[in-house]
Amino acid sequence: MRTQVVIIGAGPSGLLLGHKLRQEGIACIVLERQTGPYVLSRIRAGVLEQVTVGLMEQLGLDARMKAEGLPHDGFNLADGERLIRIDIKGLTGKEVMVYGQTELTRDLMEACGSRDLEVVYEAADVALHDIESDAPYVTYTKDGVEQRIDARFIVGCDGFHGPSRKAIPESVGRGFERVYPFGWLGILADVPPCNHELIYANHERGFALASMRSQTRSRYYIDVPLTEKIEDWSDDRVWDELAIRLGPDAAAHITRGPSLEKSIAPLRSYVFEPMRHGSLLLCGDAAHIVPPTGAKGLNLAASDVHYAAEAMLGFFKANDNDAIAGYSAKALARVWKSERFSWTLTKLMHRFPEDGPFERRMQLAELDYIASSEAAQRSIAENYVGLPV
Ligand code: FAS
Ligand code: PHB
Repeated sequence: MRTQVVIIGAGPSGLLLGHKLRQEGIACIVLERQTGPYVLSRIRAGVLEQVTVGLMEQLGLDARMKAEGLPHDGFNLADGERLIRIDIKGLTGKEVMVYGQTELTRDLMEACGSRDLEVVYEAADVALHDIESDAPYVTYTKDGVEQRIDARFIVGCDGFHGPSRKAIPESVGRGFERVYPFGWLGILADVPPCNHELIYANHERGFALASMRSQTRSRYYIDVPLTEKIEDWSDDRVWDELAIRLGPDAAAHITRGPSLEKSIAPLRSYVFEPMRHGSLLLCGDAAHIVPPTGAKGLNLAASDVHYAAEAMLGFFKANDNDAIAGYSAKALARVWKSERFSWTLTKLMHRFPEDGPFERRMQLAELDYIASSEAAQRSIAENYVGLPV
């Protein structure tokens, strides 16, 4: 089989890019290791920046997001004493959309058939070949039969553990990493949110986040040491800890209920350079990971897709080779600024094991400064709604 672009991975990156390319008449195919239901079963991001909302609008796939999503014009930082509201709309003129990654992925998946975007699920043993040539190809196994697809480009949208980044020789690429000494224990429950906006809390006992998926479905997180096992965290124990860390006002409005999903995710900051080598481009988690504190992971995947689609259009429609050559530098410039914001907010809102009383006072002083400075709040707001693409 021959096509113009092979996309590896049918998460948000792969499906957003696949739809963008098909919308422009560029032939492509998506290879996904898992089944569609498995992809949808993973509970991940919840806050969409304008770049992500904009891509869904460009694709004409924003109807359900606009009907069911929750536009938010602010969020809160909590220091154990009070809520510090960041008025993102008042400070930037923009808002974010609270709409689960699961639902965004579902909207993209359901549109594949009517938009002639072919996705091969349960594609096993995906391997990349001749990526340094102008004629790369991908092999995979489907129903026990080995397949080969020749293409002009391969785009790795296969997440942190996929094969694409690893296909770039160590002599060419390198990773930059910070692994955090804690993970986020997340709980999803069909209970109303405790607050109409998100609350990120830095309490003596640790971090907590009150988020949501709708007016009737809530998503909460607490940070826990990496040694913790999810089976040691009953729902009641999670609800008790959330009530303490979010503070008495929020706690008074927490509605408890059985968890629909409960898991611990490790946190890391990671960037791989370059995001293109030869005929292989990387998008999303295949190239970078951010701690979810800044709600950037999914949204960085969207900005990569914006740049990758722009580069592909330049190449296929305008014979502009420079567009492809410029992809990595353009994408990385925004990636590193989002990495900085996510790292900064993670350092501000979490208790690190190596931190002592002085570092705690520094965190409280910074939160107090943010509470009193419009300039500090504006900086946080413009990063939270998403820097320009
Ligand atoms: P994804 O990992 O979503 O998708 C990659 C796809 O490639 C997967 O479907 C995988 O099955 C497939 N794949 C992998 N190897 C393959 C192979 N060999 N062959 C074929 N296919 C292969 N971001 C936020 O903004 N907020 C959050 O709260 C948040 N929480 C998260 C919690 C967890 C546990 C994780 C892991 C991530 C979280 N993220 C969060 C980040 C997350 O949302 C990612 O940024 C987002 O999924 C990135 O999308 P993709 O780049 O498409 O990668
Ligand atoms: C979520 O709702 O899952 C969520 C929201 C904001 C974050 C991280 C996760 O920063």
